[in-house]
Amino acid sequence: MYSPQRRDFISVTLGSQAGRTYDNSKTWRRQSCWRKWKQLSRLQRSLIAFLFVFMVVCGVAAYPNLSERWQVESLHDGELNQAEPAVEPGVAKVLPKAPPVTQPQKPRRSNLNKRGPPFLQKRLSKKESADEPKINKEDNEAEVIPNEKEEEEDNVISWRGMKIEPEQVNPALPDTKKKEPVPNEAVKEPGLNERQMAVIEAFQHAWKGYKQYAWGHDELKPISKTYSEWFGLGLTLVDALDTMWILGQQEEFEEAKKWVLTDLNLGKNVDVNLFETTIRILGGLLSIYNLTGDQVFLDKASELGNRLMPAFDTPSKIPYSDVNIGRGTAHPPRWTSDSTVAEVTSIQLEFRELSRLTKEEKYQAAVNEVMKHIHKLGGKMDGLVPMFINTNSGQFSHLGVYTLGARADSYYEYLLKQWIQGGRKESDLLDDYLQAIEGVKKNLIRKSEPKKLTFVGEMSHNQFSPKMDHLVCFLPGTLALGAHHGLNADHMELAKELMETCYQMYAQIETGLSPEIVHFNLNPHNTKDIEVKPADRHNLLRPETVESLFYMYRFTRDKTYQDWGWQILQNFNKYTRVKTGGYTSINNVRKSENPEPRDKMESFFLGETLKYLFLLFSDDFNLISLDKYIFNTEAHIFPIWTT
Ligand code: DMJ
Repeated sequence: MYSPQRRDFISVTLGSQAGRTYDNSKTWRRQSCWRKWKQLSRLQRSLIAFLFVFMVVCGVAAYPNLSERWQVESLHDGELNQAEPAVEPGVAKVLPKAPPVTQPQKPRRSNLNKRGPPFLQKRLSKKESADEPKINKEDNEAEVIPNEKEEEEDNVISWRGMKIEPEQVNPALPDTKKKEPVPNEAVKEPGLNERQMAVIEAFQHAWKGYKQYAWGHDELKPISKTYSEWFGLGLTLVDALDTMWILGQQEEFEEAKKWVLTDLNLGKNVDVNLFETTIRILGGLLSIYNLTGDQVFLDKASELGNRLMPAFDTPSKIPYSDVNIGRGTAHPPRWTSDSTVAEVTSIQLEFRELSRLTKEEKYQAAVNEVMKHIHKLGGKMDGLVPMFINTNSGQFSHLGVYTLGARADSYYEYLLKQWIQGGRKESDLLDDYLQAIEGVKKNLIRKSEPKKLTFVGEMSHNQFSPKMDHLVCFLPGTLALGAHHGLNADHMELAKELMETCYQMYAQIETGLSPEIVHFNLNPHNTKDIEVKPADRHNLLRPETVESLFYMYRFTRDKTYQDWGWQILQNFNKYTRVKTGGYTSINNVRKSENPEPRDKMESFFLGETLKYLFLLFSDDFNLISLDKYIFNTEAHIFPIWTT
C-alpha cells in the first residue's frame, strides 16, 4: 500500500543485508554499500566483478560504434538527404560524378540498419528503398533501374498538354536483364501499342548510357563508356528534348530541362557549325518551346539565334559555315571560302520560326535573302543545285556534280517545307521545288537489275553514277508530304517506289541494316541489285528511311510500312545495342557475326530515328498532325503558320 512517508526504494539483495530502506542519505548509502562489499568473501567479490565485466563487454558488442550510433540517432528524415549526395526522387544515382554503379557507395546506412535500434531500422529501410540505386547484376555488369518516386502528386497537368493520372506519370524501367527488350506496361498510355513501347524501351536504354557516361556532353561513346565533344553544347540532350516529350519520359525531360537552364552555356568560346547547331540545337529549343510553351526554351533559342547571326556577315550574304558563338566571329573552313549548299539553305525553317516567335525580323530577313539569291542564281541543272557556294562571290562552285545525297539533300527538303511552313504562299519556293523534282526524274532516276528497284543516282560532269547515299532516303517522305499538300499525284507514285528501294537497302544486307552508301547494279547479267563498297559499309543509326516510312504510313495507312520499320528497330536492337546502355554506330553492316561497333551514338538517333519510329508505330494520326506541323531536317517540330 502506498504511504506518503515511505518513498519508493531500491533494494539491493546482497546476502543477509537485503531489504534495508533507502533513507535518501548519500553518505549513509556509500558507507553501507562499502561495508557490505567488505563483508563478502573474496570468491563472492571475484564472481560479482567477473559478472559486471562480462555484462559490459556484451553491451558494447550489441551496439554500433559510438560515432555511428550518434549519426543514426541524429538523422531525421529530412537530414538523410543531406548526408548523401542530393538525388532527384525517382532518378537513378548514375550522374557523371557519382561513383560507378558497379561499385556502389559503401552501404553505411545498410550496416547501421542491421545493428541499430528497431525504430531506426524501420525508418532507414523506408528511406533506403527510395534513395539507393537498385542494381541488377548480369555477367558482372551492373544495370541501374531508376527508383520509383516515393510520393506522387495527385495529377500532373499539361505534361504533353494533357492531364495524366499518377500511374502514367511515373514509368519504371523494364527489366533489362531480359535478352529481348520488354515493353513496359507501366508506361502504357491509352493508345500506346507494343511497338511504341519497344521504342520507349529503346529510348530509355539509350538515355541510360548517355546519362551515365556522357551527361551534358555532345555524344555518348557507349563502348568505351565515355563521351565525345563536338561543340560542347550538350548536343544529344538538346536534340532529345522533344523526343522525350513525345515519348512521355517526363522525369528525364525535367532533369534535362534543368540542365538546359543551369548548364547550357551558349556564350562559350567555341567554333560551331552554323547548320548543325541550327538544325539540332536551335531547332530542338524551338520545337520544345512550341510543345511546352515554356519561355525558358524560347529565351535560350533567341540567345542562340543572336549568337549565330555573325555568320551572315559575308560579302555575298551567303553565311559562313562556322561561328564562334562566344566571340561573335564567323569564318569559312580553313581550306576554302565555300559553304555547302545544303547547309546554307537548311537553316531557314528555324530562323523564320525564331522571327515569328520573337517578332524580330532580322533572323527571317537573313535566311530569306539566301533563298532569294539562290532562286535567281545560274549554274543549276534542271533545278538541281551544285554542292558548294562561294561566300565572297555568291556563285556556285565545283560545278557539274548533282546529287540528292550529302551536301545538297536538305536544300530540296527545305524548299517544300518552307512553302508549307509559310502557309503555301511563297511561290518561288514551290516553283524551285517542282522544277527540282522534275530535274531528279529526268536526270537521276534509274531502275536497278534484276529487281527493277527505282533509285536516285548522281550526275558527275554528265556521267551518271548509280551511287545512292542513305541520306537520299529522306526523299520518299518529302515527295509524299508534297503530294499530301496538293502537289502532283505522280510524286506519290515515285515516293512509293523509292520507299521500297530504301527498305531493300536494309533487307538485302546481312544485318538487316543499311550501309551509308550503296551502288545499284545496272547490268542485266548480274544477280544482285545492291553492291556495297568496303568504305561504305558503316551504319550511323541514321533516320532517313524510318522518317520516310512514317510519312508513307500516315498518308497511305498501309501497315506494310509499319512492319518494315519494326524490322529495322529489331535489327538496331540486335546489332547496335550496347548492353551497358546506349546504341552504337557500326563499321560493317555485312558482317552479322561482328558488325564492328564504332563506339558512337549520334545525337540524331534520339532526336530523329527513335522519334520517327515511335510516330510510325502510332495509329493516332493527330499525334503531331501533318496538317498542323512540319518537321525540320532534324525531326524537330514546327507549326505551320496559319496567318
Ligand atoms: C541529320 O543531322 C539531319 O537529318 C541532316 O539533315 C542529315 N544528316 C543527319 C541524319 O542522318
